[in-house]
Amino acid sequence: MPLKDRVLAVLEENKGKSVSGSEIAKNVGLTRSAVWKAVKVLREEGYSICAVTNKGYCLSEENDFLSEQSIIPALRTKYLGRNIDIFKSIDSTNNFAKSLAQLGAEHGTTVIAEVQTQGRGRMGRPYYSPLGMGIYMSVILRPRLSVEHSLLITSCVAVAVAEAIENVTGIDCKIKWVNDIFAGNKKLCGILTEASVNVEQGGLEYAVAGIGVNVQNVTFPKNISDTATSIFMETKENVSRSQLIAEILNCLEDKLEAVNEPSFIDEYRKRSNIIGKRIEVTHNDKTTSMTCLGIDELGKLLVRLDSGEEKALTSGSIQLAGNE
Ligand code: BT5
Repeated sequence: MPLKDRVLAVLEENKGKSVSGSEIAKNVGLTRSAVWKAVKVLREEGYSICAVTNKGYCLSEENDFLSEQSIIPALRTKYLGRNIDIFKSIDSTNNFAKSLAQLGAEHGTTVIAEVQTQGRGRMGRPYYSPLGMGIYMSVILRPRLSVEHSLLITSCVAVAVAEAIENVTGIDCKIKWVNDIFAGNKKLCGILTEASVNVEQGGLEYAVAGIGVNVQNVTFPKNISDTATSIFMETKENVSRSQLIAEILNCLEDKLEAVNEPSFIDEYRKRSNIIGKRIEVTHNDKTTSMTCLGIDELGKLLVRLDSGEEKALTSGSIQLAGNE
C-alpha cells in the first residue's frame, strides 16, 4: 500500500480526533517527516487535515472523500467490497465493472466513482451523477442462480439498498418495481442490473449491480426536479457516503444469502409501493393502464389488465396512475 494510504488509514480510523505525528509514524513504520510528506500529498488531493500544535493531525469529520480506507473498516462482509476500485471520474461504473467481470474479476469486486460522465439507467436513459453528491457504485456478483431466477438479483439489491439507507438515515424506503427506491413519492436511488448468461450451462455467468443514490444534492436538473430527492433533502443531515456504501455492501451480502428462501420475497413485497394500486406500464413505447396484484416468487409483477386478463411481467417502466 502506498505510504500516503497507510497514513490515511490511521487518520480515517481516528476521524475527528487528533493523532500525533510520532504515533502515526510508529503505526505505519515511517519517520515523522515521511508522515508530514504524506499528509501534504493527501491535502493536495483535497483531504481536510488540520495540524494542531502538540496534538498532531486530525482528519475533519466533514471530510467525505471516498477511499478504501474510509469504506473497508466499516464492512462486515466476507466477499463484497473486499476488492474496491475507486475513480475520481469515470463514464459509468457499470461499464468498468462489466469489463472487469469479463476478465474474471471475483464475486464482490466493487467499482465506485465520485462522478460519472455517462451514468446510465435502463434502456439507455441517463442517470444524473454529479461530482461528490451521490453514491455511484457497481458490484460484480457471481451468484449460483438459474436464468429463471435472475430477476431476483435486482429484487435482492433493491431490498438491501432500501434497508441500508434506512439503517443509516432512518428514511422509510419503498421500492417501485423493479428497481427504484423511493422516499415518499420521490426517487432517491436507481438500480441497473446487467447480467451475462452462460449459454452452455444455462445459468448466470455474472451480474453487475449498478447502484446510484442521491446523497448530498440540494437541487436537481429541471427534467427530474419534481421527481427526484436526496438523503440531505429528506433529513437535512449530512451522512457519510463511505458509511452508507459499506452498509449497502453489508446488507447486500446478507440478502444474497437469503435470496432462495421464501421469506425473502415477502421483504420485497412489504417495501413495494405499487401493490393493489392502479399503474401505467410502458413497454416498447406503449403505455397501458392496469392494476398491480402482487409480486410472485421469482420477482415478476402480477397485474390484471382492464380486459380482465392476468399477466406476470418481467420488465417495463411503471408509473402510478394519475389519481393514486
Ligand atoms: C435507473 O434507471 O434509475 C438506474 C440507475 C442506475 C445508476 C447506477 S449509478 C452506478 C451505475 N453506473 C451506471 O452507469 N448506472 C448505475 P431507470 O429506472 O431507467 O431511471 C432512469 C430515469 O430516472 C431517468 O430517465 C430520469 O427520469 C430519472 N433520473 C435520472 N437521474 C436521476 C437521479 N439522480 N435521481 C432520480 N431520478 C433520476
